[in-house]
Amino acid sequence: MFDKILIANRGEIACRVIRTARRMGIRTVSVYSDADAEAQHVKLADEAYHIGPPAARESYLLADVILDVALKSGAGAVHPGYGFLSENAGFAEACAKAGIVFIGPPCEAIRAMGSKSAAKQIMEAACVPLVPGYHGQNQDPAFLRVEADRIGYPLLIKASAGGGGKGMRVVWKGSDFEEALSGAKREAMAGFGDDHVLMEKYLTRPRHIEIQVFADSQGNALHLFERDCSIQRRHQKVIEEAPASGMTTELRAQMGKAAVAAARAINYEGAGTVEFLLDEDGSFYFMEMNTRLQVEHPVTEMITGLDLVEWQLRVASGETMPCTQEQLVIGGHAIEARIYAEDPNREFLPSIGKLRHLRTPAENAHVRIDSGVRQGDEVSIHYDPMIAKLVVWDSDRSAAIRRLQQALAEFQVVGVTTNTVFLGSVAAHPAFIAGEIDTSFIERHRSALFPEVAIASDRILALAALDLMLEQSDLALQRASASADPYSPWHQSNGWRLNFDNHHELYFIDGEQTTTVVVHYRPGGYVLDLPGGSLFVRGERGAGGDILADLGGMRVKATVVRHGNTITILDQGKSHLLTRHDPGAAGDEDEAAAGRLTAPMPGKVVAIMAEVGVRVGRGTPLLIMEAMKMEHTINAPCDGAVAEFHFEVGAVVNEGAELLNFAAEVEKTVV
Ligand code: MV4
Repeated sequence: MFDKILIANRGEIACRVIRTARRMGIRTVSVYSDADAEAQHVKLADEAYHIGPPAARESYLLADVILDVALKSGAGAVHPGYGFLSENAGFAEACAKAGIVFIGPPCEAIRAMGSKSAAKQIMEAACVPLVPGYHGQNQDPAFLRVEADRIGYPLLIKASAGGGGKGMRVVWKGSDFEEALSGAKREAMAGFGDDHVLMEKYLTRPRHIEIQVFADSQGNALHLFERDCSIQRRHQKVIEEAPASGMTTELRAQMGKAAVAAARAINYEGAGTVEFLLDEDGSFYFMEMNTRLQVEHPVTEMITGLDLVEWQLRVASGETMPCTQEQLVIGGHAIEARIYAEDPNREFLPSIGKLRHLRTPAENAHVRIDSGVRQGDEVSIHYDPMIAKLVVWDSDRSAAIRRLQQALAEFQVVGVTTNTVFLGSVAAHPAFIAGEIDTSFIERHRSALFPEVAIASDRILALAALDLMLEQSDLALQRASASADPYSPWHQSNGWRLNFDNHHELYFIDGEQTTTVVVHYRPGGYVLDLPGGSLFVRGERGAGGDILADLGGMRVKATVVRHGNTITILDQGKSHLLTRHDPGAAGDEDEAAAGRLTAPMPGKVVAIMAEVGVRVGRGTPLLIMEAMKMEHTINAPCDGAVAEFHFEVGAVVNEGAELLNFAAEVEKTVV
């Protein structure tokens, strides 16, 4: 077994690998970029080495630099995690040549699965079922049309070099074929530099069922059952579970056998995943094989009670796998939800910023949280904005779903927008609970999963107002205790005044509207005039922003997180952000009217679309920013001209940075 391993990754997977290595008495080496200098995976490792600037291509993808660190640190092996170099055959080969063990499959196996059509040919030879179609070398359009008519419609054209859904075209009838083929080839060439395509029968409501496989260097190979990963958005997995709902013992055995055959076909070693499409009629077809440990591996660990990273380390060091197929059994049901700093109501735009408040559900036999961040860490534009993987387990699927709903409701994040409410909507959806799942689940239930953003309820307003009043009361008591005259009536914090109802007006900006809450001081509490009527409230502030409130006799526990004028109320699994409007403060100019246009998120300026001083109409694109592969165009707020751009193309800007000055065209008064 290795004395020391280097983890060539970051974030939650790096922390997760370190946790297992430490448990096994293996020392760990982390690598980090400038952006990760204070990251958890650096703090958890025994040693950590700086490898470059934030951009992955200048740090975590620098194979030679990472290999050099492995040699310099005396690491005997490198764990690549997932993403980055985990399926880079060249890196695996370079490790082997340098005498460093790559904790993963042989480089030949990685190469074999690198091309979709090559992978399909290997699987066909191994009698692994493929979707009926054509994946040969003949790309003559006339020949392909004949093949397409043979396969039948609807038909799917896929770029052989593609992946993750890129370069796919559905053809519903023969007369559309030629145009779809040329379009798919154009996209494939543009996207992957290779216009080779394959064609398949299009499955209209498939499920994504993947089988975890494992093989050692002594020729043993087995599977560790299936995971259902059908709930995806733009080919990004959102929720994964094991075992798959409705899976029969017979079908599981068939798919497991096919997956092991796939692994053996490429002399596999280590952890791998064979992905299948499962059709409504129970037919299943090889989709692709991932030659790495998957993000969602914890659900398999939770139902088998195994540590797959420990298996990886043992197998990579030459040991035989710790179990045989017959010894593996499924226990209970596990579900994983990927918690991201992204805004589901803005097309899942990444939400970048500081995790000012992060409180996770208690971990126990039913709840596991794999995370690479803590409260106070930054979610940056440089990497995948994952906050954590929330994994729950219970004796059956219904109980596991209840655990998931509860854990999501307890998952508190302030400082970035997250997808926890969206995930909760999926977990609570009747179709999900009934196991009616396929790859178009999110599209099919879009209206239920993306509800309109609601305005603050009376309950939310009452909690915000109460928190402000309790804070005032605490401050008054502090002032009194610090005063030479602590019993002065001016130190009273109960708003007591002679002969009239002393009250206070609070103004809350809630989205596009401002709501006023009038607070009347009363013995022991306050009467609040809320949109829905008046309510007597009282309460106390607890630790970590908790507030224990009595709202008209109803006891409520919530969390209130304050930051400047913003007040975030975390209550009943939802978070509502209000901004306290202080009339005395400087007016909030409309930034566009003032000619200032600021960056809506941190990112990089990728294009300047207008010329300084040249008149443009309202809505004309002025500048394009990019963050996490999403583009955001800054348009002219009105007729006028750019007076000055403050950044050049290539500049990295923070959220709120003033990008340009825009001179609005003065309205001509017609007399
Ligand atoms: C398909 C398919 C339907 N029929 N192939 C999407 C990306 C790549 N993993 C393969 N994908 C698909 N291939 C045939 N013949 C539907 C999908 C698909 C999908 C597959 C798995 C998980 C999510 C998906 C989302 C959209 C489409």
